[in-house]
Amino acid sequence: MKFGVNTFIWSAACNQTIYDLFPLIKAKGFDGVEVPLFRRSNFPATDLRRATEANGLECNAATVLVDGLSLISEDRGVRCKTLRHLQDLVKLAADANVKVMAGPIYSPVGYLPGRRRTMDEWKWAVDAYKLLGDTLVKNNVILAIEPLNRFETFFINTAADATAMASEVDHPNVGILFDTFHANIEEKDIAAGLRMIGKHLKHVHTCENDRGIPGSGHIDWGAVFAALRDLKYGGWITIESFGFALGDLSAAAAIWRDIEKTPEAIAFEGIQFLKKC
Ligand code: LER
Ligand code: MN
Repeated sequence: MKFGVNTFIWSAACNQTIYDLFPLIKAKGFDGVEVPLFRRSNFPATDLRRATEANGLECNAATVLVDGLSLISEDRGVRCKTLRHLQDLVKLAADANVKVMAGPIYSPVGYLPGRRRTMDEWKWAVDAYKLLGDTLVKNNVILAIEPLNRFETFFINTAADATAMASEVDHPNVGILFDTFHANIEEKDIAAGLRMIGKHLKHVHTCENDRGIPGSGHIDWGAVFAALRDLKYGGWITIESFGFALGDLSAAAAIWRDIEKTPEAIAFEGIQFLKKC
């Protein structure tokens, strides 16, 4: 297992301010960082690669769909545009030496149409992930699809749905990101969710039930790590949380209070706890 931290704890941007944190992130025991990759424009692939390599860190990307993009839009034009956009993001990810591109990469976070998903939407998503397969292989990138809780998406909420999606796509470079924060809301048994995902598990977000310091809440970490050990999971254990006053980002995560004394305590105290686990 490798330990990562999502830089949303500090900022929504990926720039020198974030690179300046890399020595400290490394010193605190992390093997890698996870940075936002939402848009093609201005993604600093070369600078990011240099900064991570200079600090002996690996890199993954957190991707969400913005600017009206969606793989499950009724509009075929939007679906095609979104697929091309993702193909471009995968190439940029490879330029930055990103190995896992992960997130709720189907429709925008917060898109809640007030109904169940349709069979057409499901099929459009399956088709898109299959079509992305070649680009993922050529660029040696893994796409990890993240189920979100019901208040952030209507499309994929559970380990069962994510497993059904990954099974239908049936591509070695397409799997699942399991986030303990969302699972705490949607799964009856978080560890059972992990076991169900099984071979499709490609990435893990280790978040406490309130997005605070892992180990400070009621997630059953013993059961989570027992499941990961049984699955022989060798991938990333990435702490994800969000700054408490970061505008759009805090709004997306609905964080309106100081969950801990500082956002970075979530990273630096969290890793000590997770390593003990
Ligand atoms: C992204 O990884 C995530 O977990 C979402 O809840 C972000 O809003
Ligand atoms: Mn997450």
